[in-house]
Amino acid sequence: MSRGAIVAGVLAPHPPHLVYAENPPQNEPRAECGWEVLRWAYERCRANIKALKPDVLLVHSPHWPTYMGHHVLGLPHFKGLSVDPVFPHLFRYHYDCSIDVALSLELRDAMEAQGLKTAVVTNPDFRLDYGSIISLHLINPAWDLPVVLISANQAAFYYSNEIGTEVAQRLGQATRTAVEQSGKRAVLLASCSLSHRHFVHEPDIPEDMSYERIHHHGQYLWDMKVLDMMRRGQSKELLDIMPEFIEMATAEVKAGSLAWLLEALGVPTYAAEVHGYGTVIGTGNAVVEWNPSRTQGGQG
Ligand code: 2X7
Ligand code: FE2
Repeated sequence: MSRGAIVAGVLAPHPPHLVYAENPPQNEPRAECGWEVLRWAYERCRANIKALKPDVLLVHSPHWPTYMGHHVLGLPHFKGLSVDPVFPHLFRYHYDCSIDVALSLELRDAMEAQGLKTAVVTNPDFRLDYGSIISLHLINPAWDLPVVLISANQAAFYYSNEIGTEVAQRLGQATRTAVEQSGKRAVLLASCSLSHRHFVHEPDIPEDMSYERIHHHGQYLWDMKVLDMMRRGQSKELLDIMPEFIEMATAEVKAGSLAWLLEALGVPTYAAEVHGYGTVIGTGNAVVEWNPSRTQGGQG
């Protein structure tokens, strides 16, 4: 079997508002419009990812928190209703999802080789988290690719942001090893927002964009700093300041998704493509693509 590769990575945020505003048949609530800049950003990114013809999508989500290591799914198929507990009026989504069990188990083995704790879910009634479902839907609304879901280990971040980030990087190394051994072309999705303070009141019409803005200017400054580093290929420097970013902007990267992605991509020095930035109920969100095949002088 030929060597597999991570052919691209995406920062793929999961506010339920984005799926709500798209009105796909799987989601029960209906919207008039909303958050177009982010949805158009996803549209552009989606086309690039499709052109790569990946075999599998891997997603790391803050909304599958686990306390003993990182878990993966060990059954080929999950079907159910996912409801966002904070925004049930926006997201009640009927999912039907195929799992790449072989790669999930290869990842389990690679994690164990890294000294990371793991578990494999074999409960057929297990409900997939909304973060994973939303990022997967927005990158591949056809759901015609198998996926690997990876849980976010919270325990390491309870200890400190530094230890949490380091453990997420070890998970990234394990992911790279597993993908290379699988012989598959994989795209990785870090399912998270950037700055993450959000308003606690919502307008009567949730998609009324006259209410949408960043929660706090300091958050915006942090988001711009981080995006600038991505555009300059400064992944190593970004990993170095990740704990401070988490602290200062209450960033959702606290789950480890972005550190996992950057490490799995080999800490890229080539420029990431920022497809768009926008706020959702005050949080900062960007769709960002690392795709060596599109980057001049890139590694692909
Ligand atoms: O989970 C989320 C999020 N990360 C950002 C914004 C709004 C809602 O849910
Ligand atoms: Fe979230």
